[in-house]
Amino acid sequence: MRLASIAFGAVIAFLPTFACAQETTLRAVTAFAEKTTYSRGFERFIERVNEAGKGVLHINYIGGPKAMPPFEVGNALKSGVIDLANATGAFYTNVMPEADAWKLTQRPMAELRRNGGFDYMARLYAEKMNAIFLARVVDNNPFHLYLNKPISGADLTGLKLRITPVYRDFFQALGATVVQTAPGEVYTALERGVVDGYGWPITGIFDLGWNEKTKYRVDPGFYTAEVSILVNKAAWDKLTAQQKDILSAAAARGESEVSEFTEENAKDTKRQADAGIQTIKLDGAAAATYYSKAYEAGWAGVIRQSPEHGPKLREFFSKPQ
Ligand code: 173
Repeated sequence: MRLASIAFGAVIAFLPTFACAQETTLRAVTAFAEKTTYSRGFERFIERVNEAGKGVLHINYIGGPKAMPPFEVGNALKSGVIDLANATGAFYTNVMPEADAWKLTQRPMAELRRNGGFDYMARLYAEKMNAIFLARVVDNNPFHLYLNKPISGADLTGLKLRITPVYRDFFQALGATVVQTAPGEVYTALERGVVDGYGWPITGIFDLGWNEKTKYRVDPGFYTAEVSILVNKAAWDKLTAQQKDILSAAAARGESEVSEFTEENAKDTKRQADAGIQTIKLDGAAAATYYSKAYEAGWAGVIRQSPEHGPKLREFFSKPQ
């Protein structure tokens, strides 16, 4: 009798240990400042996974650029220093130049997941980055050029602009001089007059106070911003089917929410006008030159960096003219 109850007690004592041993923790980093526009989709994803994953899977959100420089996130994910990343392709072209091509998609992710474009990229992520592409959480969100000096046409000669790889080929094709910085350095570069302007999407310029140092936004916008959730492949392969399902369900939900950007875009467009940022609206012919140059220079850049895969990606991602 006594022996039996001791044995029972031992089983009870071990139960919580078993439960803990089965909970996997994944370390996560975002390439954008915490709680700002381009981390928000990831933060929602983390909340959902941690809610659905109680006792099974937990994401430890280490944070943003204060924890790791944005341009190092890709390498950290590839090497397994972190398990999960929220980043845009332009931030890890050192690991995988093709990732910057997401900005050129003219078809929604749901279509790319059907037409082979997603699978093509997924293979490159596995091979070049040791990564699984879980979800694109930013789309339908055009980039713009923001300036402190006016322009009158599609000519950027004499302007020095802050860029990432997203804008490099395009702005240079229009004659600009470019300087690459992480988002965290934009405010100071504007304040000191080191740059005359910068590239950034239509949303988010208020997050880090750039509205205070911005006079003009150039229309039209071009491309569509991409921010996505990636998992280290070795970490993924170690997960149980249940754990993978939890991540996949939260990922699918996040990707379906990119339609919300249509409303966010309109809100920030108005907020910029209310903040006194003037719109430089290129007229018909100049707008057409500017817009077509964006795609022409963008694809030329992708193909130059990846002669093997660039042309194939262009077929999958572009809408026929
Ligand atoms: O301008 C940038 O830093 C950049 O490349 C980017 C990409 C996606 C979303 C926001 C910014």
